[in-house]
Amino acid sequence: MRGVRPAKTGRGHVNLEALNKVAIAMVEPGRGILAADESTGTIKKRFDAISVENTEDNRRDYRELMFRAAEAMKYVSGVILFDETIWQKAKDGAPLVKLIEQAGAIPGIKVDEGTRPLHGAKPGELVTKGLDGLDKRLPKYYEQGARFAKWRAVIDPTNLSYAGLLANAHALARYANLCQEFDIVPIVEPEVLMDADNDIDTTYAVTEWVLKETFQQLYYLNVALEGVVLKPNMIVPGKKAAKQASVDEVAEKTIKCLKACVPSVVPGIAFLSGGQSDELATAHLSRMNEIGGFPWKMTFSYGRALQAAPQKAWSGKAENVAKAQAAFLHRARMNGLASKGEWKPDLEKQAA
Ligand code: 5MM
Repeated sequence: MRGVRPAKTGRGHVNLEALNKVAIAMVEPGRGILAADESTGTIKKRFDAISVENTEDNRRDYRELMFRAAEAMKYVSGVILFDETIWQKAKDGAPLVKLIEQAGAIPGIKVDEGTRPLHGAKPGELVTKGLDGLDKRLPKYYEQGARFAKWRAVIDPTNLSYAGLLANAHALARYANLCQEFDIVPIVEPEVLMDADNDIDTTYAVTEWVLKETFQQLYYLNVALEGVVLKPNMIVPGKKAAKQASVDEVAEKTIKCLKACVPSVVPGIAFLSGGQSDELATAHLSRMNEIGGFPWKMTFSYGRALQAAPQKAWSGKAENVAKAQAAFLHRARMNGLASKGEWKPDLEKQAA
């Protein structure tokens, strides 16, 4: 029976005060999280789009330009890194993690190891890998400076079973439980994909189910919600849906769904962008914060919606670094405003 928190293994305690402090800092109004944790395969897709070769040096140069963009980094509370990056050094020998810290942001680490098909569930359903050996990796990441981690579960709203949903929610809870054992704040990311042709109400229903199951599993595994940041999708129709939704509808349905599922003790919600256009991802976040009336801080944890513009501006050329940093500053500033409900479309026209 649940009730009394059982003694923990490992370090034998949960430093809730420290976890809570980090979680609150990650979602501080005016700032948000830069998801720069593309695995080698994902960054290849991004680099292919700008005709840049996917080499270790190019990955380093690209990420270094963001972490050295001091003005843009003022709007960044934390950076999610891929394993390669957390050990990498800048061209001048400075560890990239130090550049992030010097910019006033918190380093974080993606600890999931991608997905694999879940045998016995619906064909095509995926489950996230990476629990094996995680207890050995987490203390090393902490030593290297990581104060938070990320694990992404992937749910296709047009192809899911309870078995798949449960396996993913349980893995998220196992991961979160381990992170807290090692004084690392878990970002819990159950992503309901936005790529199909489903309508907005299907996204709502599936997201509600996924979130309810995820919080149930977190509860069973005694995860302290004060030391967690949730990274959900917004409630949008699939990209191929015949009927798209207005900014107001997305904002209202997202708030309603989260209010129905997320305990108020969670310090903050940092959304993924999921392939929305840069401006829409900003507009949706801003509108939600403008409406308000929820107990958590709401900010961004965007990958594509923060990086598409700087990637294009950079295009792999050293002479474009300043241009790329300006594009990054613009998007970071727009999203920083959105995290306070203060973004307006007119501001997009102003150069960074
Ligand atoms: C930056 O991309 C992250 C890592 O993806 P892979 O494991 O597929 O390489 C991804 O988890 C990302 O953090 C989230 O999907 C949010 O990014 P978007 O682009 O949806 O805002």
